[in-house]
Amino acid sequence: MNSAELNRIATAMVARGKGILAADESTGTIQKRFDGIGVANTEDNRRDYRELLFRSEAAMRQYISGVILFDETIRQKAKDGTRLVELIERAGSIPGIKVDAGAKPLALCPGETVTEGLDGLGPRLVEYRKLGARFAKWRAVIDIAAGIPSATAVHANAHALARYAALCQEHDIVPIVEPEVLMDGGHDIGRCAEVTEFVLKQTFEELYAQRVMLEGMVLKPNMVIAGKKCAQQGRTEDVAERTLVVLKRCVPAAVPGIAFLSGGQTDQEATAHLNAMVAASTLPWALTFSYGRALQAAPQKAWAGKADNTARAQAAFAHRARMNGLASKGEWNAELEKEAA
Ligand code: 5MM
Repeated sequence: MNSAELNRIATAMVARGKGILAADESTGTIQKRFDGIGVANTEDNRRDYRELLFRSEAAMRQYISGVILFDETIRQKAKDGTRLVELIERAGSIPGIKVDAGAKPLALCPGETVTEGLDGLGPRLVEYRKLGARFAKWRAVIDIAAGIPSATAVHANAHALARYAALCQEHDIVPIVEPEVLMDGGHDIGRCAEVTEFVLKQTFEELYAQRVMLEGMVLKPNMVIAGKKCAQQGRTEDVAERTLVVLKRCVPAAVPGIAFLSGGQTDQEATAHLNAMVAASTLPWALTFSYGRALQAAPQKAWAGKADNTARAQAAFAHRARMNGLASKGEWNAELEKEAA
Protein backbone atom coordinates (compact mmCIF):
# COMPACT_ATOMS: atom_id res chain seq x y z
CA MET A 1 0.00 0.00 0.00
CA ASN A 2 1.37 3.39 -1.03
CA SER A 3 0.14 5.56 1.85
CA ALA A 4 1.55 8.83 0.50
CA GLU A 5 -0.11 8.31 -2.89
CA LEU A 6 -3.45 7.40 -1.30
CA ASN A 7 -3.34 10.56 0.79
CA ARG A 8 -2.36 12.65 -2.24
CA ILE A 9 -5.32 11.37 -4.29
CA ALA A 10 -7.80 11.67 -1.40
CA THR A 11 -6.66 15.26 -0.81
CA ALA A 12 -6.96 16.08 -4.54
CA MET A 13 -10.53 14.70 -4.55
CA VAL A 14 -11.55 17.32 -2.00
CA ALA A 15 -9.37 20.17 -3.34
CA ARG A 16 -10.64 23.65 -2.49
CA GLY A 17 -13.50 24.77 -4.74
CA LYS A 18 -13.91 21.36 -6.37
CA GLY A 19 -16.12 18.31 -5.81
CA ILE A 20 -17.06 14.98 -7.31
CA LEU A 21 -19.50 14.19 -10.11
CA ALA A 22 -21.36 10.96 -9.28
CA ALA A 23 -22.09 9.59 -12.75
CA ASP A 24 -22.13 5.93 -11.70
CA GLU A 25 -25.82 5.19 -12.21
CA SER A 26 -26.29 1.49 -12.82
CA THR A 27 -28.29 0.57 -15.94
CA GLY A 28 -31.51 0.38 -13.88
CA THR A 29 -31.01 3.78 -12.25
CA ILE A 30 -30.10 5.58 -15.50
CA GLN A 31 -33.25 3.99 -16.96
CA LYS A 32 -35.30 5.91 -14.35
CA ARG A 33 -33.47 9.16 -15.18
CA PHE A 34 -33.89 8.66 -18.96
CA ASP A 35 -37.56 7.73 -18.49
CA GLY A 36 -38.00 11.14 -16.87
CA ILE A 37 -36.75 12.89 -20.04
CA GLY A 38 -38.21 10.47 -22.60
CA VAL A 39 -34.90 9.01 -23.75
CA ALA A 40 -34.36 5.34 -24.65
CA ASN A 41 -31.89 3.61 -22.35
CA THR A 42 -29.45 2.41 -25.04
CA GLU A 43 -25.68 2.08 -24.74
CA ASP A 44 -25.21 4.85 -27.34
CA ASN A 45 -27.50 7.25 -25.49
CA ARG A 46 -25.73 6.56 -22.19
CA ARG A 47 -22.42 7.20 -23.95
CA ASP A 48 -23.60 10.39 -25.68
CA TYR A 49 -25.01 11.80 -22.45
CA ARG A 50 -21.94 11.08 -20.36
CA GLU A 51 -19.63 12.24 -23.14
CA LEU A 52 -21.28 15.65 -23.16
CA LEU A 53 -20.68 15.97 -19.43
CA PHE A 54 -17.02 14.96 -19.62
CA ARG A 55 -16.46 17.26 -22.63
CA SER A 56 -17.68 20.26 -20.60
CA GLU A 57 -14.00 20.97 -20.27
CA ALA A 58 -13.97 24.34 -18.50
CA ALA A 59 -16.47 23.21 -15.86
CA MET A 60 -14.70 19.92 -15.35
CA ARG A 61 -11.32 21.61 -15.04
CA GLN A 62 -12.46 24.25 -12.57
CA TYR A 63 -15.01 22.48 -10.39
CA ILE A 64 -14.90 18.69 -10.79
CA SER A 65 -12.07 16.94 -8.95
CA GLY A 66 -13.20 13.42 -9.85
CA VAL A 67 -15.90 11.44 -11.61
CA ILE A 68 -17.43 8.20 -10.32
CA LEU A 69 -18.06 5.86 -13.25
CA PHE A 70 -20.09 2.70 -13.77
CA ASP A 71 -18.41 -0.45 -15.11
CA GLU A 72 -19.77 0.14 -18.63
CA THR A 73 -18.55 3.75 -18.75
CA ILE A 74 -14.96 3.09 -17.65
CA ARG A 75 -14.62 0.81 -20.71
CA GLN A 76 -16.53 3.06 -23.13
CA LYS A 77 -15.18 5.19 -25.97
CA ALA A 78 -16.48 8.55 -27.14
CA LYS A 79 -17.92 8.87 -30.65
CA ASP A 80 -14.48 9.78 -32.04
CA GLY A 81 -12.89 6.72 -30.41
CA THR A 82 -11.27 8.51 -27.43
CA ARG A 83 -11.73 6.62 -24.17
CA LEU A 84 -14.14 8.43 -21.83
CA VAL A 85 -11.56 7.99 -19.07
CA GLU A 86 -9.11 9.96 -21.20
CA LEU A 87 -11.59 12.84 -21.57
CA ILE A 88 -11.83 13.03 -17.78
CA GLU A 89 -8.05 12.93 -17.34
CA ARG A 90 -7.51 15.57 -20.04
CA ALA A 91 -9.76 17.90 -18.06
CA GLY A 92 -7.49 17.41 -15.04
CA SER A 93 -10.08 15.34 -13.19
CA ILE A 94 -9.61 11.92 -11.56
CA PRO A 95 -11.53 8.85 -12.78
CA GLY A 96 -13.15 6.62 -10.14
CA ILE A 97 -15.33 3.53 -10.22
CA LYS A 98 -18.38 2.20 -8.39
CA VAL A 99 -17.46 -1.32 -7.27
CA ASP A 100 -20.40 -2.44 -5.16
CA ALA A 101 -22.93 -4.87 -6.60
CA GLY A 102 -25.90 -3.11 -5.08
CA ALA A 103 -28.04 -3.37 -1.94
CA LYS A 104 -29.60 -6.83 -1.53
CA PRO A 105 -32.17 -8.09 1.04
CA LEU A 106 -30.46 -8.90 4.34
CA ALA A 107 -31.36 -12.31 5.77
CA LEU A 108 -33.60 -12.27 8.86
CA CYS A 109 -33.95 -8.48 8.66
CA PRO A 110 -37.23 -7.77 6.83
CA GLY A 111 -37.19 -4.52 4.87
CA GLU A 112 -33.43 -4.03 5.22
CA THR A 113 -30.52 -4.51 2.86
CA VAL A 114 -26.82 -5.17 2.88
CA THR A 115 -24.58 -4.03 0.02
CA GLU A 116 -22.86 -6.92 -1.72
CA GLY A 117 -19.80 -7.16 -3.96
CA LEU A 118 -16.86 -8.28 -1.81
CA ASP A 119 -16.40 -11.64 -3.58
CA GLY A 120 -13.71 -11.27 -6.23
CA LEU A 121 -13.26 -7.57 -5.46
CA GLY A 122 -9.43 -7.77 -5.26
CA PRO A 123 -8.93 -8.87 -8.90
CA ARG A 124 -11.62 -6.40 -10.07
CA LEU A 125 -9.70 -3.57 -8.40
CA VAL A 126 -6.51 -4.62 -10.18
CA GLU A 127 -8.35 -4.40 -13.52
CA TYR A 128 -10.04 -1.07 -12.69
CA ARG A 129 -6.68 0.44 -11.75
CA LYS A 130 -5.30 -0.59 -15.14
CA LEU A 131 -8.33 1.05 -16.76
CA GLY A 132 -7.47 4.32 -14.99
CA ALA A 133 -9.47 4.34 -11.75
CA ARG A 134 -7.66 5.99 -8.85
CA PHE A 135 -10.57 5.86 -6.43
CA ALA A 136 -13.63 3.69 -5.87
CA LYS A 137 -17.07 3.96 -4.32
CA TRP A 138 -19.26 1.61 -2.28
CA ARG A 139 -22.70 2.70 -1.11
CA ALA A 140 -24.48 1.19 1.89
CA VAL A 141 -28.18 1.99 2.16
CA ILE A 142 -29.87 2.48 5.53
CA ASP A 143 -33.60 3.09 5.55
CA ILE A 144 -35.53 4.69 8.39
CA ALA A 145 -39.04 3.35 9.07
CA ALA A 146 -40.98 1.79 11.96
CA GLY A 147 -38.58 -0.53 13.82
CA ILE A 148 -35.68 0.00 11.42
CA PRO A 149 -32.78 0.34 11.01
CA SER A 150 -31.77 -2.60 13.17
CA ALA A 151 -28.34 -2.75 14.78
CA THR A 152 -27.83 -5.96 12.77
CA ALA A 153 -28.25 -4.19 9.41
CA VAL A 154 -26.13 -1.22 10.41
CA HIS A 155 -23.35 -3.51 11.59
CA ALA A 156 -23.46 -5.72 8.48
CA ASN A 157 -23.23 -2.66 6.21
CA ALA A 158 -20.47 -1.00 8.22
CA HIS A 159 -18.46 -4.21 8.18
CA ALA A 160 -18.81 -4.56 4.40
CA LEU A 161 -17.84 -0.91 3.86
CA ALA A 162 -14.69 -1.41 5.93
CA ARG A 163 -13.73 -4.67 4.17
CA TYR A 164 -14.17 -2.88 0.83
CA ALA A 165 -12.10 0.11 1.98
CA ALA A 166 -9.24 -2.09 3.18
CA LEU A 167 -9.18 -3.98 -0.14
CA CYS A 168 -9.12 -0.70 -2.07
CA GLN A 169 -6.17 0.64 -0.10
CA GLU A 170 -4.28 -2.62 -0.50
CA HIS A 171 -4.62 -2.05 -4.28
CA ASP A 172 -3.65 1.66 -4.10
CA ILE A 173 -7.18 2.88 -4.77
CA VAL A 174 -8.76 5.53 -2.53
CA PRO A 175 -12.08 4.29 -1.12
CA ILE A 176 -15.08 6.59 -0.99
CA VAL A 177 -17.01 5.22 1.99
CA GLU A 178 -20.70 5.98 1.50
CA PRO A 179 -23.11 5.01 4.26
CA GLU A 180 -26.35 6.63 3.06
CA VAL A 181 -29.23 7.11 5.47
CA LEU A 182 -32.16 7.60 3.10
CA MET A 183 -34.40 10.67 3.27
CA ASP A 184 -37.39 8.82 1.80
CA GLY A 185 -39.56 8.45 4.90
CA GLY A 186 -41.69 10.63 7.14
CA HIS A 187 -39.13 10.78 9.99
CA ASP A 188 -38.11 14.11 11.48
CA ILE A 189 -34.64 15.67 11.48
CA GLY A 190 -33.95 14.45 15.04
CA ARG A 191 -34.46 10.83 14.04
CA CYS A 192 -32.16 11.31 11.04
CA ALA A 193 -29.51 12.77 13.38
CA GLU A 194 -29.81 9.83 15.79
CA VAL A 195 -29.56 7.20 13.04
CA THR A 196 -26.78 8.98 11.12
CA GLU A 197 -24.70 9.28 14.30
CA PHE A 198 -25.12 5.57 15.05
CA VAL A 199 -24.29 4.58 11.47
CA LEU A 200 -21.15 6.77 11.33
CA LYS A 201 -19.92 5.58 14.74
CA GLN A 202 -20.29 1.95 13.64
CA THR A 203 -18.65 2.68 10.29
CA PHE A 204 -15.55 4.27 11.83
CA GLU A 205 -15.29 1.50 14.40
CA GLU A 206 -15.26 -1.07 11.59
CA LEU A 207 -12.80 0.98 9.52
CA TYR A 208 -10.46 0.93 12.52
CA ALA A 209 -10.98 -2.81 13.03
CA GLN A 210 -10.10 -3.45 9.35
CA ARG A 211 -6.95 -1.24 9.61
CA VAL A 212 -8.10 1.31 7.07
CA MET A 213 -5.81 4.34 6.82
CA LEU A 214 -8.11 7.29 7.44
CA GLU A 215 -5.76 9.71 5.65
CA GLY A 216 -6.34 7.77 2.44
CA MET A 217 -10.14 7.75 2.24
CA VAL A 218 -13.06 10.11 1.59
CA LEU A 219 -16.37 9.90 3.47
CA LYS A 220 -19.59 10.36 1.48
CA PRO A 221 -22.44 10.75 3.97
CA ASN A 222 -26.00 12.02 3.83
CA MET A 223 -26.79 15.35 5.41
CA VAL A 224 -28.89 15.36 8.57
CA ILE A 225 -32.27 16.24 7.16
CA ALA A 226 -35.96 15.45 7.71
CA GLY A 227 -37.54 12.71 5.58
CA LYS A 228 -39.24 13.95 2.41
CA LYS A 229 -42.68 13.06 3.80
CA CYS A 230 -42.16 14.85 7.13
CA ALA A 231 -44.40 17.90 7.51
CA GLN A 232 -41.74 19.74 9.52
CA GLN A 233 -38.81 20.48 7.18
CA GLY A 234 -35.78 22.11 8.82
CA ARG A 235 -34.40 25.48 7.76
CA THR A 236 -31.09 25.55 5.90
CA GLU A 237 -29.30 26.58 9.13
CA ASP A 238 -30.87 23.67 11.05
CA VAL A 239 -29.69 21.12 8.47
CA ALA A 240 -26.20 22.65 8.47
CA GLU A 241 -25.94 22.84 12.25
CA ARG A 242 -27.27 19.35 12.96
CA THR A 243 -25.13 17.78 10.24
CA LEU A 244 -21.99 19.42 11.64
CA VAL A 245 -22.80 18.31 15.19
CA VAL A 246 -23.05 14.68 14.07
CA LEU A 247 -19.97 14.83 11.86
CA LYS A 248 -17.83 16.41 14.58
CA ARG A 249 -18.87 13.64 16.97
CA CYS A 250 -18.07 10.84 14.56
CA VAL A 251 -15.46 11.69 11.91
CA PRO A 252 -11.78 11.76 12.98
CA ALA A 253 -9.76 14.78 11.87
CA ALA A 254 -7.39 12.43 10.03
CA VAL A 255 -9.97 12.01 7.24
CA PRO A 256 -8.98 14.54 4.52
CA GLY A 257 -12.47 15.27 3.33
CA ILE A 258 -16.20 14.71 3.39
CA ALA A 259 -18.10 14.80 0.08
CA PHE A 260 -21.86 14.78 0.60
CA LEU A 261 -24.44 12.93 -1.47
CA SER A 262 -27.54 14.93 -2.43
CA GLY A 263 -30.01 12.12 -1.70
CA GLY A 264 -33.07 13.62 -3.42
CA GLN A 265 -32.75 17.23 -2.26
CA THR A 266 -33.52 19.84 -4.90
CA ASP A 267 -30.51 21.25 -6.75
CA GLN A 268 -30.60 24.50 -4.84
CA GLU A 269 -31.19 22.90 -1.42
CA ALA A 270 -28.15 20.67 -1.87
CA THR A 271 -26.05 23.72 -2.77
CA ALA A 272 -27.44 25.93 0.01
CA HIS A 273 -26.91 23.28 2.70
CA LEU A 274 -23.29 22.69 1.67
CA ASN A 275 -22.62 26.41 1.56
CA ALA A 276 -24.13 26.96 5.02
CA MET A 277 -21.93 24.28 6.55
CA VAL A 278 -18.71 25.57 5.02
CA ALA A 279 -19.54 29.17 5.91
CA ALA A 280 -20.49 28.24 9.50
CA SER A 281 -17.17 27.33 11.06
CA THR A 282 -13.60 26.21 10.75
CA LEU A 283 -13.60 22.45 10.31
CA PRO A 284 -10.94 19.75 10.57
CA TRP A 285 -11.80 18.27 7.15
CA ALA A 286 -12.60 19.72 3.72
CA LEU A 287 -16.32 19.68 2.96
CA THR A 288 -17.58 19.32 -0.59
CA PHE A 289 -20.08 17.60 -2.87
CA SER A 290 -20.29 14.22 -4.56
CA TYR A 291 -23.65 14.78 -6.15
CA GLY A 292 -25.48 12.66 -8.68
CA ARG A 293 -28.98 14.03 -9.09
CA ALA A 294 -28.21 17.56 -7.83
CA LEU A 295 -25.56 17.99 -10.55
CA GLN A 296 -27.27 16.12 -13.34
CA ALA A 297 -31.01 16.85 -13.18
CA ALA A 298 -30.61 20.20 -14.96
CA PRO A 299 -28.33 18.99 -17.81
CA GLN A 300 -30.50 15.90 -18.33
CA LYS A 301 -33.58 18.06 -18.72
CA ALA A 302 -31.78 20.45 -21.09
CA TRP A 303 -30.37 17.59 -23.21
CA ALA A 304 -33.54 15.47 -23.55
CA GLY A 305 -31.68 13.07 -25.81
CA LYS A 306 -31.14 15.58 -28.66
CA ALA A 307 -27.68 16.31 -30.06
CA ASP A 308 -28.80 19.86 -30.87
CA ASN A 309 -29.23 20.49 -27.14
CA THR A 310 -25.65 19.54 -26.22
CA ALA A 311 -24.43 23.11 -25.66
CA ARG A 312 -27.48 23.96 -23.51
CA ALA A 313 -26.98 20.82 -21.45
CA GLN A 314 -23.29 21.60 -20.97
CA ALA A 315 -24.18 25.13 -19.86
CA ALA A 316 -26.68 23.74 -17.33
CA PHE A 317 -24.05 21.33 -16.01
CA ALA A 318 -21.41 24.08 -15.85
CA HIS A 319 -23.78 26.26 -13.86
CA ARG A 320 -24.53 23.61 -11.21
CA ALA A 321 -20.86 22.65 -11.03
CA ARG A 322 -19.93 26.30 -10.46
CA MET A 323 -22.65 26.85 -7.85
CA ASN A 324 -21.50 23.80 -5.89
CA GLY A 325 -17.85 24.73 -6.33
CA LEU A 326 -18.64 28.10 -4.77
CA ALA A 327 -20.68 26.40 -2.01
CA SER A 328 -17.70 24.23 -1.14
CA LYS A 329 -15.85 27.48 -0.34
CA GLY A 330 -18.82 29.04 1.47
CA GLU A 331 -19.02 31.66 -1.31
CA TRP A 332 -22.44 30.83 -2.82
CA ASN A 333 -25.58 32.92 -2.48
CA ALA A 334 -29.07 32.57 -3.97
CA GLU A 335 -28.59 35.66 -6.18
CA LEU A 336 -25.94 33.78 -8.19
CA GLU A 337 -28.56 31.24 -9.28
CA LYS A 338 -30.26 33.93 -11.37
CA GLU A 339 -27.22 34.19 -13.65
CA ALA A 340 -28.26 30.93 -15.31
CA ALA A 341 -31.65 32.26 -16.34
C1 5MM B 1 -25.39 8.32 -9.31
O1 5MM B 1 -26.11 7.34 -8.59
C2 5MM B 1 -25.31 6.42 -7.85
C3 5MM B 1 -25.56 5.02 -8.27
O2 5MM B 1 -26.77 4.53 -7.82
P1 5MM B 1 -27.24 3.02 -8.18
O3 5MM B 1 -26.19 2.09 -7.73
O4 5MM B 1 -28.52 2.89 -7.41
O5 5MM B 1 -27.48 2.96 -9.64
C4 5MM B 1 -25.49 6.67 -6.35
O6 5MM B 1 -24.79 5.76 -5.55
C5 5MM B 1 -24.97 8.05 -6.07
O7 5MM B 1 -23.59 8.09 -6.30
C6 5MM B 1 -25.24 8.49 -4.64
O8 5MM B 1 -26.48 8.04 -4.16
C7 5MM B 1 -25.26 9.99 -4.62
O9 5MM B 1 -26.17 10.46 -5.60
P2 5MM B 1 -27.21 11.57 -5.20
O10 5MM B 1 -28.13 11.65 -6.40
O11 5MM B 1 -27.90 11.11 -3.95
O12 5MM B 1 -26.38 12.81 -5.00
